Amino acid sequence: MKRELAIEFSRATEVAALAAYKLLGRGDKNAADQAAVTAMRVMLNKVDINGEVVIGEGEIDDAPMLYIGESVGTKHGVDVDIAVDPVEGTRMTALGQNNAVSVLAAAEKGSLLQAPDMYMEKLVCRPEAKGKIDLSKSLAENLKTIAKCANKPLEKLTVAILAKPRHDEIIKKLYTLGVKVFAFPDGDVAASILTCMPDSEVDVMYGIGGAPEGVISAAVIRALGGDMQAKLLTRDIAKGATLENIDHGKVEKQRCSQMGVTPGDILTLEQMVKSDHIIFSATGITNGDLLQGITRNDNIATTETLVIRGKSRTIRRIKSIHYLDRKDSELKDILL
Ligand code: VTB
Repeated sequence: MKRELAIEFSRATEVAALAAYKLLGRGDKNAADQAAVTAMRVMLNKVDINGEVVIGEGEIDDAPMLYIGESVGTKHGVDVDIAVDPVEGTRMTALGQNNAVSVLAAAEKGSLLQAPDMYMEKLVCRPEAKGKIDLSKSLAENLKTIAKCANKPLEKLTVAILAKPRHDEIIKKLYTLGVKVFAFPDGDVAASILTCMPDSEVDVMYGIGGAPEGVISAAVIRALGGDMQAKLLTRDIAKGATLENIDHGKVEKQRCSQMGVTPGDILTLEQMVKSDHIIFSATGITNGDLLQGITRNDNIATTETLVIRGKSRTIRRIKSIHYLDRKDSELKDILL
């Protein structure tokens, strides 16, 4: 993938973030998501790639755009897998909360794991512990190993975890172990990335979140030289064995077998992302630890975007000023 594509992909997350921002704090997460999906699609279709969405908004039946299997780009260019989450944090956007981002990962064709939209247990760590984590061992053992690799005592290790009821017991255990816990309400992609940012104090991200978000995280973690292991979890395992969740779990198991993956099996980073040829872009929608959010004054808006190229491991931050009334006509309605 040519490095020039990095700027093209950054434009796609920028417009998606701007479209979502227009609907910030309106209590309507679907509307914010839809606007971002439309904007991202317009932009992606201008890029000289032969792209296929492998992680997207869902199947064609329930997602009219950026659905799994949709081709994007002008078709004049390299074949690439595209993983998108136009609004990572639809709830945060609807409620006007921090840490919402728009993300996209592009990778060499065939290199991204195709996983159904289900839950995933994820353990993500900083580069110093690469090759040393093992989800078949306990969390405590893994944390001790990561602390050792990072050359710090357990008391100085910072673990980010989604603040969800399913993690209450784990959070208690983490306190007992003596590590520092950052429990964040939503958005485990940004939290995963923080483990590998040189200026962040987060060492580890652990917990159960979405599988599509997990594969996007894996792409950027591979690009940044960190490590990750994961397990797909059926809903009854992730959220409790109610009759409804058990039924849901059965359907998920079928989907998994169609896609050639098995819930509960350990997935290594290299199995989830098979190549270093990755370009990742994330634009902040609202302020967060990873990125500044959008500011907007009438028709002038600013964005901050993180662009990472796996091959060279270059991390760029792009600050842009957008004159929204000068954007292409198909975007104006969505953005203004
Ligand atoms: C997960 C996580 C995401 O939503 O999908 C979570 O990976 C959903 O969790 O980053 P619940 O089903 O328990 O609400 C996010 O936090 C935001 O999209």
